[in-house]
Amino acid sequence: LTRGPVLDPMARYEGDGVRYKAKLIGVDPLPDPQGEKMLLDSMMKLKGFEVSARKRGQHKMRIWLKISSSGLKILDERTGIVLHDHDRSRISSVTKDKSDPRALAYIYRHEDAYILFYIKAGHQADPIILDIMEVCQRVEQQETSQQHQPTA
Ligand code: I3P
Repeated sequence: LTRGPVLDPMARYEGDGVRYKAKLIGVDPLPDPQGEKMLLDSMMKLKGFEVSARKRGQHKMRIWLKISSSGLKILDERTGIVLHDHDRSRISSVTKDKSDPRALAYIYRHEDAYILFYIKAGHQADPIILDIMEVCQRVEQQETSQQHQPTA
């Protein structure tokens, strides 16, 4: 009996990483990244915009969400153009939408600002949330281990 190669759980995030079909519900700058209420208020506001846009016959933008070891990319599904390129070290949180199993939100830090990205997955949001957490936690682990390395 031979043992196969050790499976690296991060291997799937190498290169282009994994991609999911999704829609962009909206983007909202946050005054403060802390506080669940602010996050929920922002999500509720964007949901409200979505409902009123739909009443006017407008659709959410269709996107690809790419998750790789460098971070997240949001691409226009139709043109393939990269609309947002988010380094994983700047993603400060990812949140499940309790009212919609297909939706998720994450916060991206840009200089001193925090921006909420609210996304609706084609299917369940859970696997996407796990992927984002995995990619971002690995950064934290690396940073922590670097911090804890003894200085010679
Ligand atoms: C669509 C329906 C879809 C929704 C889509 C709506 O309305 O609510 O579920 O996609 O949003 O247009 P209808 O049934 O009247 O055609 P999601 O479930 O992905 O939100 P969209 O137009 O913004 O894509």
